[in-house]
Amino acid sequence: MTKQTAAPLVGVIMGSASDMPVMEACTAQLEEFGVPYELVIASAHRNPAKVHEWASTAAERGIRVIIAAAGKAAHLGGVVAAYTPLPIIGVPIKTSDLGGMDSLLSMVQMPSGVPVACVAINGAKNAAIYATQILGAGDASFRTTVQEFKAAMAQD
Ligand code: RP5
Repeated sequence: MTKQTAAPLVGVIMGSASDMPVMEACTAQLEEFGVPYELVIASAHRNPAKVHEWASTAAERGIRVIIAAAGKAAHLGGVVAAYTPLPIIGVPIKTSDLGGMDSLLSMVQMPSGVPVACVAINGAKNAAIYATQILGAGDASFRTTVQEFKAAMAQD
């Protein structure tokens, strides 16, 4: 499955369609912020060629930040990081066997030299916010978007 909006700036990749219910919080937040994104389902172990192709061409397609979601031995973020200079935000998916600790440790314990930033288990919404913050570092309109989001939160 591949979903694409015009001129995507964020690439969202996940290891399985079963990750989508969690990742809907990510895509919903990106849509609320007006951040164009593309979405692809590709597993690092079931479809490594697709992951390679997608990750190694992401920067030249105009993607500026990647969100990678996976569960269990969640090596997807690390594999994507191997193929692109773009920053990667990992979303460790909660699992039935180990509660997502397997996914979390697989992502957060990347060896030195190949970083994957990592949000909380099932932290899909935060991944979208953080991706927008990264875009905002070089784009005042996304910076304003995040400032307004924070201001609205402070009113709750
Ligand atoms: C990972 O294995 C996926 O990211 C998913 O979280 C987990 C289970 O995948 P399925 O068995 O649902 O395909 O590759």
